[in-house]
Amino acid sequence: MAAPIGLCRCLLPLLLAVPWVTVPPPGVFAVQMVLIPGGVFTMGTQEPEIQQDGEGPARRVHLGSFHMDQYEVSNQDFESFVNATGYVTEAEKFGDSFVFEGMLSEAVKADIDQAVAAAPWWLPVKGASWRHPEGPDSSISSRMDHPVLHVSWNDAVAFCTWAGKRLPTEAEWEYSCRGGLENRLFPWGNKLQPKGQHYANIWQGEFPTNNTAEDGYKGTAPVSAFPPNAYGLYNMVGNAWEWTSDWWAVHHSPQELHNPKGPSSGTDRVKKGGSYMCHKSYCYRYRCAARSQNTPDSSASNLGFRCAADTAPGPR
Ligand SMILES: [Ca+2]
Ligand SMILES: [Ca+2]
Repeated sequence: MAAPIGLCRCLLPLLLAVPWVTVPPPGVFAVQMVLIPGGVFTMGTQEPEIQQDGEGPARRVHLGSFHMDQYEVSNQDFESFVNATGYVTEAEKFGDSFVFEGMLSEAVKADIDQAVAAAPWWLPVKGASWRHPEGPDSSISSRMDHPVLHVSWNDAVAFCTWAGKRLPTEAEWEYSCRGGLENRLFPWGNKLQPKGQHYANIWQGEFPTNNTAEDGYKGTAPVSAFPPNAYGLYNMVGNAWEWTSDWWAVHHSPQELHNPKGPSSGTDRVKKGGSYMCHKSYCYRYRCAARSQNTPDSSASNLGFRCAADTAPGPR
């Protein structure tokens, strides 16, 4: 399901000329990335499941080769960045972030009197941040290999820049998700559970009241859980939503495109892949063509990212 859409911190986005960008640790650039060979693919779909999200039309897109992180950026990865740079995330600066009600303790819930009208299961929690995903009484100590959460688009850009990388474009992300398969729903094909096996961390049961965690995880899973797709990429759909570099728009030209970077301006950024909160009845967005959006300063307990990189990185 989507994190609350349309929430705006009502502050100017941080300048991207970030003073904390320093030289990353040796080897960060190449670690846990795979080379995605350039080619042409069908982006979007002629059979949109969620019309208003702009999943269609299907269009042919050519991409050059690039590198993609195999995994969502983990808490461990993000801690290395913070330790090296002293970076403070936007959620930490603002003092709160959005958390799914089902993950909160009664003590934290009792303190909150504000909710998102259209999605009352999202609550703004004081002190929620990447270090404290469910508020101050929670910790990531047992989840260092899980995706980092509560990172805004601006935070994600800062991390990728520090690592000598960048966010993927939406086209690169979707091409990576598809793993060389044409017009399939999921990174592994069209069946959600081939041979009865779970291939992604989503929601089983009734949303939002009953999460049976049949796939093994009620919240996030380790970034290396579940089988990778044919490109060797893990958790492209499900687990945590992933920011891309594109501005959000729902109308796309059907024309063939080369290395598209999305609209030149906008108010929201595109996120892809859905999360552990997605259920077909409410948020059938754990598909490669699916998409959603948030303002660049938004953060939530189901939204993370991974980085991409050019094949021949230029001078830093
Ligand atoms: Ca699950
Ligand atoms: Ca994901």
